[in-house]
Amino acid sequence: TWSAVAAGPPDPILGVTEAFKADKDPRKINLGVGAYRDGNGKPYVLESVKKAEEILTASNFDKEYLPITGLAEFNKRAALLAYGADSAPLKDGAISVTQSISGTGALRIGGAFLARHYPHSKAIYLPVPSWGNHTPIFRDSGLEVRGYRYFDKKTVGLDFEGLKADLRAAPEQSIVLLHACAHNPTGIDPTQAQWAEISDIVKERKLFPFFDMAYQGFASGDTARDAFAVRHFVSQGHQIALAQSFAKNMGLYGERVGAFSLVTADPAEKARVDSQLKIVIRPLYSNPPVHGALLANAILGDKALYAQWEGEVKGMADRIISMREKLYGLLTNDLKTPGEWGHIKSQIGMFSFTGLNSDQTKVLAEKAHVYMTADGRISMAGLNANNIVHFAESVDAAVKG
Ligand code: PLP
Ligand code: TYF
Repeated sequence: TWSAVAAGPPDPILGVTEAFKADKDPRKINLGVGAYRDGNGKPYVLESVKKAEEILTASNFDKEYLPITGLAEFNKRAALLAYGADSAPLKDGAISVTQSISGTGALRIGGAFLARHYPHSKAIYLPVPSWGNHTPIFRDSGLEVRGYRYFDKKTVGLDFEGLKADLRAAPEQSIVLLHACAHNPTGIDPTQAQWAEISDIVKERKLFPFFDMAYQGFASGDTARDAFAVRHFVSQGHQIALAQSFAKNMGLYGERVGAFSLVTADPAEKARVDSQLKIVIRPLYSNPPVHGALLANAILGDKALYAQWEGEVKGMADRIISMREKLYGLLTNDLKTPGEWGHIKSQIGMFSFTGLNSDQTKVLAEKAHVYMTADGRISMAGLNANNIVHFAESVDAAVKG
């Protein structure tokens, strides 16, 4: 029956983990997948999450189904975290929110809803490059994927002129996907002044802004600061779509906790959108998983736990920032590695786009047991005091050839 099914390619990010696992050398380092590791290279369960688990266990919770759109209290608190207490549409009850299967599920619900109900366009513009899963998510949702310039190879920075030109040239009312903070894979974000300009262009061209916020708190260590772009757009009257993930900022990766929201005109419109979101979700998976949402809800809803969580997010962000400084120092001062490495320090969030090419990444895997994606992206969280010198020396050797 399946003789005509051709073998597909491995996932470019998750495939790196497979290669890493197969390597038996004790010096091996996995900088592929974007998952936080502590100072000893171990996965990290936040103390606030452990406490939330204890509270849940003591409360004798059951395993009943959630409603189609998930845990209502969690949805409210997730929206508050993203939009902020001052958000006008939030206060007006005009934001439709549904729990989702992490950020991926939120993007997919959004893609499916837009494909069915956005009357003006099927075109969605993604930054080039973007998270590798964006293209298949939106294509499989029934949208037509296009790109806008984002990364400038020459400066290893933002191609802001190219970005503006491409958004201005996009047909009116196209959808545009924006990474709210900590752009994956480049680690390069627009400044606040640049966000204000992007907001103006989106308004001029009547584009529909769809924000992907998978790293709130992870970029700067401050959840409000990282929500700047989302909140600025909403303050300017944009009716945005938003995908949120709690995988990184709460370390709830495998629990699959997220939310999708749409800003609508008023509570009556919101109620109609709510009803159609349910119709999109019901045949996909009926209702979302309960456990992780209960954990996130417990943290977001308790003052002391919330404060502890904010401290832990900042701790993760700060450890990554310290690894950036250490790596920059090793390459620039200690090893005098050829090239300019300032971007290692200025890039933001989980990733650094090193500028290493696919030949160099191949050499690093084969000769130094150092694994990263072929585009030269490294997950900064995979570095620690025990492996950063081996990493820097290996990069140095690869660059010097
Ligand atoms: N969007 C971006 C830009 C990401 O980097 C990720 C995860 O790496 C996601 C969305 C979704 O991840 P998850 O489905 O685990 O929340
Ligand atoms: O490292 C990245 O960019 C992501 C990580 O189900 C990831 O691809 C891995 C698995 C998953 C979602 C995101």
